[in-house]
Amino acid sequence: MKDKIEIKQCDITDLNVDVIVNAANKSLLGGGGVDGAIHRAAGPGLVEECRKLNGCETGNAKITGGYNLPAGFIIHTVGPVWQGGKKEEENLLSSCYKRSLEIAAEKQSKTIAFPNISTGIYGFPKEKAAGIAISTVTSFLNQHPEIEKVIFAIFDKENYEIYQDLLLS
Ligand code: AR6
Repeated sequence: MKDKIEIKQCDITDLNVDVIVNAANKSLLGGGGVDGAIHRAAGPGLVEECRKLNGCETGNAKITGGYNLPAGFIIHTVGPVWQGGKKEEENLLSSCYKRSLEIAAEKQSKTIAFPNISTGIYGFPKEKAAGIAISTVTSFLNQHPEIEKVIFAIFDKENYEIYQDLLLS
């Protein structure tokens, strides 16, 4: 399955894939980090559509159009805020990847790009988050051969090195 997983050091808003995933907050109305970058690049139509979604629970995901992005759709998922690890953060992070992939598969998407959900402003430990991301994506790909490619769109050097180590090991 590892041939279907790619790591790319890039800005996720530049990717020409079927779906990009956004690391959003429960309001789904925009914010900083990758969320801010996606809203800026997509344009004002995105927040208008997001207003109609009534927010989203942590660990779940909702889909919108891609507007001015090269990607066809955006799946907005809400990662957990790291609170020390005793508040179901690991299960909730895994659920973000799984729900996003389920929604992408329902839309017949073949290529999906993820940012490193929760590892910025939300403070999830990067190594632990990478392990959860890779194992959740790998087990989904095993059950869904129709998905052709999952890209981890990585912004910072530290995450890039962690993913390289984990995927090459
Ligand atoms: N492309 C790819 N990855 C990016 C980009 C980009 N353009 N910009 C940042 N990253 P964060 P979170 C990486 O903070 O921790 C927002 O305000 C970044 O290096 O964006 O889930 C939301 O509205 C990091 O590895 O998301 C929420 O309130 C990763 O994206 C809150 O932040 C995630 O960092 C969510 O926090």
